[in-house]
Amino acid sequence: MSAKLQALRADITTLAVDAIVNAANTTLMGGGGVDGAIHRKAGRELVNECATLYGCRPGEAKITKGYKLPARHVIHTVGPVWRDGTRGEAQTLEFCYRNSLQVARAHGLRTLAFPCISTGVYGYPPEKAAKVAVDTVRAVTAEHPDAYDDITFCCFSDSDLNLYQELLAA
Ligand code: AR6
Repeated sequence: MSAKLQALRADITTLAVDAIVNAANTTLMGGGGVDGAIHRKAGRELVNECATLYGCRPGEAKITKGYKLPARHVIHTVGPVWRDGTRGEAQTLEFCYRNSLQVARAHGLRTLAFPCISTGVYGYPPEKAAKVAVDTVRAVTAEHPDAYDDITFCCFSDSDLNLYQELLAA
């Protein structure tokens, strides 16, 4: 049976899922936004493991343990910095979702939560990003109907939650 997709307004660091996805930067050594929140809650051991990964390119995804987080793992991905929409931003964002889902599948992780990748510091318009997120997760879960149980779009604002709820209802 295909995965259940849902949107939730929550702090992603509180979710007890198999893996939360981190909107990281190419160093994987922590930062602000959701990345900062994940590193603060997970503790120093997370940055120590990240240091062994030698960074991450935009669109790639790499996995670590969750340490002090309720989530068992963190899948770190790096979204595109939004310029004007003509620099491959949508394709890079699609790769973030595809590669994160692929890493989860390779590790048998069935419940996942995504933040709204690139829509904070990296400036991607939230409405466009939500469409890429929902379209890509729908496509991958249809391609692999037995691989996932629950996929949560973890929104940090009511406006993002509204965007996802509209897309998921369509
Ligand atoms: N739980 C869920 N979502 C959150 C949380 C949280 N605790 N905190 C923030 N968000 P951003 P980006 C939302 O800026 O745009 C970092 O410094 C936030 O409201 O975290 O991909 C990295 O190191 C927004 O909707 O990530 C990179 O340098 C979404 O998470 C850079 O920022 C993404 O915002 C990455 O920028």
